[in-house]
Amino acid sequence: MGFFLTKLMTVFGDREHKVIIVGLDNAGKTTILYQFLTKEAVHTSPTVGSNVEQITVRNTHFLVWDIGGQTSLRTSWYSYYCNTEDLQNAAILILANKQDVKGSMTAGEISRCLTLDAITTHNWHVQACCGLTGEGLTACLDWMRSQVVVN
Ligand SMILES: Nc1nc2c(ncn2[C@@H]2O[C@H](COP(=O)(O)OP(=O)(O)OP(=O)(O)O)[C@@H](O)[C@H]2O)c(=O)[nH]1
Ligand SMILES: [Mg+2]
Repeated sequence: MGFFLTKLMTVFGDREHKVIIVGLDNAGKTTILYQFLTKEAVHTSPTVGSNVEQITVRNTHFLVWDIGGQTSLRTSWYSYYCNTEDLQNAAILILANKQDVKGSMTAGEISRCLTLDAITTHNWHVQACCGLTGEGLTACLDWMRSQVVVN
């Protein structure tokens, strides 16, 4: 229940990495953005437009755009990644949020439902999480970092 995508792109050479969070309204995108930042569940309202915050994970900087998911806003999603080339090297993280809700799909179920195995051109990962408690979010940040840091 309530999954959304983040797409990672390098925007300023190796210095800052762009993250776009897209997904249906009420999925928990804004909750997770601020849980990343404050380690707390903040009160949210439906996002009109976007929120943008910088998040640093062990010296790796991400500029994170959280885009409103209401139906009327979806036609503007493209403007956050208007050039196809922007997405060429993007990695895809799918957050299976609201794992605390009874009946929510597991990460494995979401992966099968979206036939993610068919994606061979981009790195992708599904992470189960809970925006209210923060469970699973450290793993999200670690995976994001693993996609932009050369080990
Ligand atoms: N039970 C539960 N509720 C959550 C979770 N994450 C977020 N919520 C709640 O879901 C509601 C919507 O959260 P938002 O973060 O505003 O959702 P959004 O995806 O940003 O929505 P838009 O801005 O309209 O696109 C809020 O009431 C959150 O408290 C979760 O993991 N579990
Ligand atoms: Mg929001």
